[in-house]
Amino acid sequence: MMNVEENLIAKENNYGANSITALEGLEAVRKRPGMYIGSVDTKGLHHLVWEVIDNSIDEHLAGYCDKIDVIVHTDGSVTVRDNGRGIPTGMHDKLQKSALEVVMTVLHAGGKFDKDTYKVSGGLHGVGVSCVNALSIHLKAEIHREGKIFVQEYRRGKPLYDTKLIGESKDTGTYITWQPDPEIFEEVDHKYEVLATRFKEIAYLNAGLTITLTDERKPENGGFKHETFYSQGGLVEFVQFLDEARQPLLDAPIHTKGEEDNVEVEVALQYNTGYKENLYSFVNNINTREGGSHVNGFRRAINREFKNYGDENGLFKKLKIQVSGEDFREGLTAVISVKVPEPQFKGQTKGELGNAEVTGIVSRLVGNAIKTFLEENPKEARKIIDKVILAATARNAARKAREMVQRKTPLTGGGLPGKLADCSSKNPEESEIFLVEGDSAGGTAKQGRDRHFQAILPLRGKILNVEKAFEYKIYENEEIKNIFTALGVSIEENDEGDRILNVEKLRYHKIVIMCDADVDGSHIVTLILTFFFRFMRILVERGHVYIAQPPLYLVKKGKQFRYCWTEEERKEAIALYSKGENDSSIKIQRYKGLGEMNAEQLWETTMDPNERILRRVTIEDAVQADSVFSMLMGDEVPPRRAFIEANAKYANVDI
Ligand code: 0RA
Repeated sequence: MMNVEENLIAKENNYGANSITALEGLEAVRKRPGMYIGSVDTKGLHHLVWEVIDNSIDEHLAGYCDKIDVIVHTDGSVTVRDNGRGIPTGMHDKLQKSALEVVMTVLHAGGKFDKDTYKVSGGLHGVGVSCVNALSIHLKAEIHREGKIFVQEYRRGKPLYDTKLIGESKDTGTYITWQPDPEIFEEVDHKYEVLATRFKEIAYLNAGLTITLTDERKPENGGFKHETFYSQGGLVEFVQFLDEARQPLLDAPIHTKGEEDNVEVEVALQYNTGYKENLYSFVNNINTREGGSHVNGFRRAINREFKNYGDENGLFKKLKIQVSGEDFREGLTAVISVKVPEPQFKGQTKGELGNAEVTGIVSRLVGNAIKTFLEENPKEARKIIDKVILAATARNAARKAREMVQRKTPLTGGGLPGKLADCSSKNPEESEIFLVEGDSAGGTAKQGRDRHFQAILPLRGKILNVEKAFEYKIYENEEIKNIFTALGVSIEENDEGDRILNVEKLRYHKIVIMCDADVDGSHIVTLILTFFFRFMRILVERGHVYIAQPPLYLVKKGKQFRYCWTEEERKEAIALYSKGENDSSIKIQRYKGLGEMNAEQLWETTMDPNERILRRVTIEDAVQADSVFSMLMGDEVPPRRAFIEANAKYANVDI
């Protein structure tokens, strides 16, 4: 039986809440939090912040808010404060509660009541601030509105008292402070970098909106760690930021903004001298990782307009092969932001826009902008077309090189590289391959492994810096050829001439990168990861790629010993073995390289599925990963070190 609250349909009332429908109690949220916020891990925890801030952004989009302050407190609670209109506080006739209480305690009532603003819905966002309330051990809402200050507090979603007047205010706005419930969340520690990265993105997507982030857990210069995120130029600046480490081709990004049938479209794009496509798309400020109809419309416009321009001006005459869609996108960086009144999300992670009508709208608006740009800027147009021709030529050369590589050579037995020590199992699901830095560590790994299901491929030296290399060069690289053939994957072309990775014959479901636990080792891990990101991304997305974690120390006393992976474990081991303060019979060995371990030790610590720690590599945030990788490939050392720390983001699992 549904209770009364779950069943209520609110009608017209004194604050115009005529669009509240299907009210439910908050118990449902506490019972099945995953249904509402996706998960109860660190991702779910941060989801609460996105949820609250989405409401403030809606106020910004409606034209009432230009500043949002976010504060992380020492007790782990978070405050989001905006200068919007403030959540209405008047009494709701039928429910005999304040509007604030309805918004905070009734599911799906949190949104704007006027339909003119774009509501962020679908996907995982848009569940309402009431979900945040339900999942918080304590929440306080303070509203500045109509010259007054109102407040109400809640415990696990239940009001502690009726909305009350506590003072006067000249400003308007909503202040929400919540403490995530440790009974619900596995993790209650907000990550500064996760918040900062998203706020930066939000600032670019909403030109003119200021967001500040203050972390009271982190004292700094007599105050606290604090950052302000603001962009005057919006998407144009976003594209420039994404391309910071690259050479631009055009004087300035091409920018367009328009509206058709209530769908707002804004796009900025730039070409750089690199070879990669960097496309970021958003629907109502939410990153659509899997693309969708808006991205299809954008690609359609790019293909059509550049192709037409090249054909009309006879620029493709010299080219002996057909240009493909991909050629127009090499070295293209673009941000596509659409605002759709009722977005439909689909795909595996609900990260793909489904609304079919958006394709034509984006295609028309972007197409017109490109056409105009090309007509008005013939010099820049030539630069782009020359690049497209180069891309097509290089693609052709790459295809030839690839065919050479992928042709099986009878000498190496079924085409497998000579350096590969394969496992005996032919079942990919149970098979693992270790990509090992250096021939000597490779040798140790070969001795230490379980040859039934573990294969070893030693990699010599630093593999090619793929970010900077031309694609056909990649296929000439011995180490990279070996990775392709050992894994059993190949690059193929589809009907449109676009390249896709064929993973049907993948020979191992675990691909483990095993390098020294020092700076050089981390650099090599990074290079290999960059390679996977660029050429075998689907393997990362499907969770096949791991990083081995060799121990950092061996603590020994007589016949007793312990391997340690962290400083803490090292201290624990010393404490365990030591009799007095300075027990000189304890020996501590710091493992700098894999080479310092013998085969048995390497097996015990790093390869044995029962003992080892593997980190699965995930692509949490394409924007972040991409900028990190581009930065890494620069010549500076500090950003590289930052990446090594960011490695900690990879989930710690071994299944
Ligand atoms: C309902 C109606 C209106 C605004 C809001 C909710 C609102 C919610 C949040 C959550 C965080 N910040 C917020 N700011 C506003 C419209 C109010 C009106 O018409 O005056």
